[in-house]
Amino acid sequence: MRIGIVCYPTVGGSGVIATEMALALAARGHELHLLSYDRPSRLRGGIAGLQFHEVAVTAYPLFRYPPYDLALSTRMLEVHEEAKIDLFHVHYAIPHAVSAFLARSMCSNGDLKFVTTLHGTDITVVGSDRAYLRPTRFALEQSDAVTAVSRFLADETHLMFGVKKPVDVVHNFVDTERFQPADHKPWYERENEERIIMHASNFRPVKRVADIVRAFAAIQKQIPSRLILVGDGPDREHALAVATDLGCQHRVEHLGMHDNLEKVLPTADLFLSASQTESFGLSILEAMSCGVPTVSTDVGGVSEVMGDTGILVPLAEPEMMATAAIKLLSNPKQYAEQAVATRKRAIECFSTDRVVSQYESIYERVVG
Ligand code: GMT
Repeated sequence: MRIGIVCYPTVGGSGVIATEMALALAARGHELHLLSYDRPSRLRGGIAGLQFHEVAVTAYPLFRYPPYDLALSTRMLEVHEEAKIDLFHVHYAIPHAVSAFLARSMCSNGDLKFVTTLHGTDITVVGSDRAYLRPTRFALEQSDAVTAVSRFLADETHLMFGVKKPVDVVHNFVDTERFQPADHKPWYERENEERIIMHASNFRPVKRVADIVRAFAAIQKQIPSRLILVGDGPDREHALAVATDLGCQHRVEHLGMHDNLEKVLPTADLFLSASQTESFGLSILEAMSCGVPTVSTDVGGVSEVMGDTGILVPLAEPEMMATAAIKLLSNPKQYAEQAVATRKRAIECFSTDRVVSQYESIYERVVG
């Protein structure tokens, strides 16, 4: 098939999944066209059958907000005409689904098909904003198929948007060959006993990174450990200030943005996630694939991802997160079992092949 993929290029789960899908579909022999305002961070160069199309937005003094959605719909239409696209797959509904609908409306024969994948805040936070709700709901109804990355998100979509359309649940995936367990010894066999605790995110308020630091401050009082923070975003300074406030700043290391998470994650002994909501939690899955157990807040679709291979704690209870982490990092037997189980679950339930095949079936259904 000739497939157009639309996504955000920034570091974030939806852009990562869209890019990895484009790579996987190209490897399966499809012709791929990836559209975004910048080259996605995970897009490796020189892939046969994969072409990147930049969406340029011109700024005029009159425009306080340059209309990206219009520029995108024009680019989609152009690529559709030039490359004879069979279908577009837009990742993140706002504004991508609306741009797809506009592109279809401008298309001479109206024959432009699109699948919309919902990722998270396009529904749970931004979607409930009055300014976006109606056009997004309309564009979902107009999509040839709608998918959500978890059952939780599919249910939220029906609840909050009242869409009548069926929403297929297609979980996210991970390249389990690239995200591999480390070949170093686990903490309970190491001479240097320091445990590495890790968190990776875009440091937006929804991630509650300060709670990670609060939990760590309690952990390091009982277990020799270090907190590695990967990624960057608006809450970075606040999180580091909390570390200073709690007197554990010398044990907290901020790595910043990292393009090769598969090199960093395996060095962790434990992954922490304190999100307020998380429709899926891609970084948790990537940690699982590396055999790194997770303690996470019990929110959104996280339980669908972890099953019983990690530990869930209530939201905004960093003390409970610390207690769970200390227990796990003091019990070699339980830790070893969870490390094996978590990797096994990633391979069995969330492999690239399994999930990309599900999307291919949806494409076939749409294209007929
Ligand atoms: O919705 C967002 O917060 C942005 C989005 C992204 O682009 O990173 O994250 C969402 O999509 C990811 C990929 O499907 C999921 O792993 C994240 O859980 C989800 N974020 C939230 O639900 C907060």
